[in-house]
Amino acid sequence: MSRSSVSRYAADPSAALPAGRMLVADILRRPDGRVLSCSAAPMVAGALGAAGHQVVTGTVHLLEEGLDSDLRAAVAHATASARRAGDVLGAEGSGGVAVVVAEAGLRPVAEAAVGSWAQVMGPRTVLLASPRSFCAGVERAIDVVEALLEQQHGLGGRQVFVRKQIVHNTHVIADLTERGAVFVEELDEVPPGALVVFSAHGVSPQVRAEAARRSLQVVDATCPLVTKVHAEARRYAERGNSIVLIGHAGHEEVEGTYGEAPDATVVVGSAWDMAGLDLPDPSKITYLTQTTLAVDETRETIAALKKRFPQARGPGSEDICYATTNRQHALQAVTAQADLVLVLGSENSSNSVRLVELARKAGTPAHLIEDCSRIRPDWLRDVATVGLIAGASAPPALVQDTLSALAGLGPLTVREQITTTEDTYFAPPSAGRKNR
Ligand code: 2E7
Ligand code: F3S
Repeated sequence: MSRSSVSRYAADPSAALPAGRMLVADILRRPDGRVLSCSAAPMVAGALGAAGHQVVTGTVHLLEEGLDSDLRAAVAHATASARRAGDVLGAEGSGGVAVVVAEAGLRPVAEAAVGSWAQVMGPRTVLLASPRSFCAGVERAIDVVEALLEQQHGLGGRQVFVRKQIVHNTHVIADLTERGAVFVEELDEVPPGALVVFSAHGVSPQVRAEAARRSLQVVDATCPLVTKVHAEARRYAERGNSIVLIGHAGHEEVEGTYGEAPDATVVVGSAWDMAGLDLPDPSKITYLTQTTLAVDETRETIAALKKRFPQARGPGSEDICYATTNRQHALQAVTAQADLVLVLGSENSSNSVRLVELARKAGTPAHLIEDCSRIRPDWLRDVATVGLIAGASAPPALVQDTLSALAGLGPLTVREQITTTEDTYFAPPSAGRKNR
């Protein structure tokens, strides 16, 4: 699942590095045959790639005399870097950063890169927040698509279309695309009669009607906790209530819920939006929320709504889901002790973005990262303790990759901080069941 933004260079000591390329060592083979694993390579390569350089990762062979006819510049540089890593770590078989260049012109760039990572080498602790990563709704949605892809033969080789991103994570989408899923933005991109999956974020009744008009076979991967909010929107709108939907306008989940009762619903982003709110009957107001909002902020928004409309009523229990709440509590537990917080997740992932905001609000520098290749050396300067969490749509393998990459910079102590355990499971929709 995890994919670095640079491709792996199957380095053969006799193979020349193409002009303009840089090779970041993920393994250094020393002249005496000993091997130094350079697990920081994805971070080093990611930073160089982001600066516009063509980067690959692979094995660097250090030759006895320190010179390899094909990796001439490289070996000299790699030797120096390896020694430096050894000094810092003092242990065989771990750590080290080496960048190989084919042209002398690129050498200053490589040296600066190695230098900046060498500066942040040293012992570190990671506080690993738990719960993290996939929630039950995401597991279910991905399972639905995987099951359909597995059943494709039984389905007469039919393509599996998915409307919108099944969950908001680029690694998940890339992986399922590679396995044959076809992601579309709207249903008019799907041929009539085809098989289409609705994403975990839910769809409006208008989208369901469009699918019926086009005779599409629908498999609905909407999270059951979102389906519940849709049902509440319908129920209260039928009673003649105005619905105040607290959430982010434009987010797919909000579009879907809004579509249940568009004439009765207003979307409110924050407490600030309350002043301009004009509703027909102050005694008939129901508020609902997006499932992935910040718990504390939403409380403030609800308080502001109740101040303006004291008779406004909400759901029996909050619509913010268990997974969002749990990840926010887990994050808060590590943030207090961390010098830096890293949140694995994609930019369009609401629940992941909320985690970054929450850490920053608590005064701790925090970054949202797609994967470990996005980590930059200056973030780690003077950072002894890193808080690490993954949003509900970020695959667990990305967490392991990040731990491994950080361990490439020095001895890493990993302490898991468990605030609660999760055992929620959602059965798949009937058409999406796997043949287990
Ligand atoms: C569905 C729902 O895919 P995500 O990143 O979505 P968000 O809503 O956070 O952008 O995370 C999983 C998920 C969360 N909520 C899926 Cl309704
Ligand atoms: Fe559902 Fe919450 Fe996950 S709404 S998809 S359980 S983040």
